[in-house]
Amino acid sequence: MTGAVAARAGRTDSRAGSWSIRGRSLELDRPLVMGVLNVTPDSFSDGGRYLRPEDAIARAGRLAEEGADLLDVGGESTRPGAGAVSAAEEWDRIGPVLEALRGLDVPLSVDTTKAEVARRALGAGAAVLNDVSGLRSDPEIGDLAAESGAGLVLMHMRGTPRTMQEDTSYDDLVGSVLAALAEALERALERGCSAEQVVLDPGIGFGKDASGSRTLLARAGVFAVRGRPVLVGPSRKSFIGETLGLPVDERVEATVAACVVALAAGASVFRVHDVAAARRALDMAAALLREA
Ligand code: HH2
Repeated sequence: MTGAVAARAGRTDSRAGSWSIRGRSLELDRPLVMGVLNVTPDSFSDGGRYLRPEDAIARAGRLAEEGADLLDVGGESTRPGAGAVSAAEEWDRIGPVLEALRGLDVPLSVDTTKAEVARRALGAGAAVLNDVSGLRSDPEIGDLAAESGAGLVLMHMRGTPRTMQEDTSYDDLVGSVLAALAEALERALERGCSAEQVVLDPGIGFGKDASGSRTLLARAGVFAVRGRPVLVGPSRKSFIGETLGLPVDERVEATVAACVVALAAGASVFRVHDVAAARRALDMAAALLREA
């Protein structure tokens, strides 16, 4: 693709290069699919399904077979209005699953905002720390990433899951998210992380209304501060329900559409529950985009 075509498509070179995750380097010349594994009773779409370690482990194997490049294991729901869970409880949920998945060939990410959980997850072999607070909740997560060399996902969220949907209006949504992600990246660098460890995420549905979430996906490449890759997590979220009037168990096609549009706009990593569908669609879309 020529620079002019890339510029017309609103794309940056954020999809070039690689992501450094604890001694491994993930090349970004193809879309990376991050499969979601929530070990929670209350996640908005898969809560309660993988609470028994054996069910979580079976699910992880299935997502790996379907072509996940990474698995994101979470022990605390961040759905709108969700309350906080203690570090001990979060670890009780995900610890046995992480230990059991140690041998899996797919790198593990842990979705947490707590340094204590992140530290134990690193001890159990996790390669990526996914912090939806962008190092605002517990900046020590930045130290842990720096020491371990783990990948670090920094997401934008205004407020906390409990409060974030109370006010979703912005004077300049894209500008605010971009500025906050640039600050989050600075926090990580100040803590000693290298830029190569960091991936940035505009936080689909986190303090945004449906229109805002659509905007962030359609302009995903804009958030590639300093050329860092962009991750998006549109999977099954309520902006799809609001756009198409579909219930949570009928949002696979729309999730895939959101991923493909974000890919065309410059995103590199896609956090989804329905890995097989996203894998095929993204690989096909990437092959098409290479001809543009
Ligand atoms: N979305 C959710 C959780 N973690 N992490 C990143 N980086 N980006 C996201 O968009 C993102 C995320 C929410 O989705 P889910 O895990 O399915 O639900 P819940 O928070 O209810 O467990």
